[in-house]
Amino acid sequence: MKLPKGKVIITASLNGAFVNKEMNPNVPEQPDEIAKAAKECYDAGASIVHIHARDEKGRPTGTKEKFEEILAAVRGNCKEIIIQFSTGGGANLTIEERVRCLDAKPESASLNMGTLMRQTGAFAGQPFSNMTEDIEAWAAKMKELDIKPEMECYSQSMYRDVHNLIKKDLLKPPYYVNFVLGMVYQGALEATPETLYSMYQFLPENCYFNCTATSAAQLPVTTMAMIMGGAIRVGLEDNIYYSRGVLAKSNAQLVERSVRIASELNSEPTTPDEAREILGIVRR
Ligand code: KMH
Ligand code: ZN
Repeated sequence: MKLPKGKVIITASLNGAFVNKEMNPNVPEQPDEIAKAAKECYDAGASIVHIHARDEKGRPTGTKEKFEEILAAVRGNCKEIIIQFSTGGGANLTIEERVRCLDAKPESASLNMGTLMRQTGAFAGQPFSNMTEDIEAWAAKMKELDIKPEMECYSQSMYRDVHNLIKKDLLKPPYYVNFVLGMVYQGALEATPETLYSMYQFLPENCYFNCTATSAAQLPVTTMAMIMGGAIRVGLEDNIYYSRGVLAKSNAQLVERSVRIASELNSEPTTPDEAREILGIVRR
């Protein structure tokens, strides 16, 4: 399903789990840094911020208290923006730790729709586990707490679990899928115009789509998604560079660029309230 003509919903993926200040000193890690980045992204045109929690040393963490602290900090700085917490968490977290962010009651949360495996680096061979029974349990909890799931699909095979949730009445329409393209996981699609379009072709009914593309593909592939009527996600979680060899100065710098491109394409970012209305997100 396409967004209303001339509108784009922009999510800023502020920090993720794998990038850190050594890679780019502008990655926000602590609640005050996250809150500042969220406000800058809102001012630039983002409607949603996708957030991972970090402990004092910058490692991914999964405590309810930390997520509550982040929620309060972001709300203190920016009343409007939609806060989306990650249940992807980080490779050091257990399944139980990953789901704790829901207890802080964000308006939205990511929901990863299948199990993947990194092939290289520190977490090679360690599954990023998202079993069907866990996906169902998390979706049920999100439905009960009125938290909008943003279903992260890394390939078309993950639509099987989307259909399973729909069949079991564990989702409230309209549905919202994020095409996550270019992750260095076995089982994930590359980020190209062809993979983007093929994800779109098989999208379930009554479902909006968002597009995440990593590294150098972030700008071209999200731009293409915007042209196709999709929402887009840009931010340091997925890409730490502004251009080849040049680190991004901030998340907002990446949002600002997409807003400029949208404007050239006769499109404009939604306000957070417009995004809530379109996606069926309950404001709090
Ligand atoms: N960084 C990725 C693996 C999540 O936070 O739920 C994509 C992601 C997962 O956004
Ligand atoms: Zn994430």
